[in-house]
Amino acid sequence: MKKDHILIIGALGQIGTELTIALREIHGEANIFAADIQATGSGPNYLCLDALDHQQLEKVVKEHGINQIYLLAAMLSANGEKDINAAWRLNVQSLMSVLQIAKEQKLDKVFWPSSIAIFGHNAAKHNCRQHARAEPVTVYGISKKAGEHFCNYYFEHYGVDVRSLRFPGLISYTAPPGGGTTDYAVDIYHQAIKNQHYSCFLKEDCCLPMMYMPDAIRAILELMDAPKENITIRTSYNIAGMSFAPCDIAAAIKKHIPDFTMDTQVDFRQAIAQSWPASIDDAQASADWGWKPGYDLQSMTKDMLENLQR
Ligand code: AKB
Repeated sequence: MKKDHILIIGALGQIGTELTIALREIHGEANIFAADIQATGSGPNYLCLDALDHQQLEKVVKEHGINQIYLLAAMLSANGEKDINAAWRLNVQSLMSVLQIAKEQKLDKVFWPSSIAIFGHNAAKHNCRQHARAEPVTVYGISKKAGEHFCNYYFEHYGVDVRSLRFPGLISYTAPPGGGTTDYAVDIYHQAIKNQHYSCFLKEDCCLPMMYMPDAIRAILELMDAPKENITIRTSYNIAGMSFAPCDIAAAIKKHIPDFTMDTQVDFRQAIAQSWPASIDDAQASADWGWKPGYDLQSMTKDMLENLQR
């Protein structure tokens, strides 16, 4: 049987760091090509690659016989607002490039993450459904929404097997997040251990959908493993993990670090957060490929603090 040769673009980022480890374990180190813009990275088969360099990407795919691409390079919501042209270029152009190569070189599968940022004020705040109105208020959200439609277009017109998940805020203890609105939910753990205090840039009752990274990695692997005929959504699947506000995560941390305190110094990210749903309905993902989250706020907090204190 032909071995999969997998290219991960954005391998040094928050998702990429852990996905690369998981894919190396499953497929063997020799078959995973981890790429990022930095000159040097970890592990074998590391490639320095600019996600916007179409020719270089084409060459890498041909040279290494790549048959699957995981495109993770992106500019997140908060950073994206600081340079909207760069955010649009990176988030959309890199996807267009990968989809074109997937079509021309007949790749077997592509994975690309979307986000809850595609939703805006006119979507339901609670249990926001798969097909809710998506009127994003950030360039990041707009780029993810456009990207979702391009995924669907390449599937419908050219049969490209591209699969996608609308991630909520992701929390992990390995690589830091890269400039999103939900970054506070990672930083709070680091500061709790270091200073027993955190100044939060969101209001303390601002509830958002979140997910622990082990669940996010498992969701990607399960989606990519699902039989093609089960995939009924070719834009991007809603998936839920847990939902909480800064006051909830502070209370969960306090159970382990009794002296922990939090205050708030709200900034521009509050307006972004307020435009997003507080919780997500992921019934379609459950029905199509059996999605079920494993972690809640309490189990994640225990695991985060244990790992960060190690
Ligand atoms: C962000 O905050 O921008 C991201 C996201 C929700 O996609 N974590």
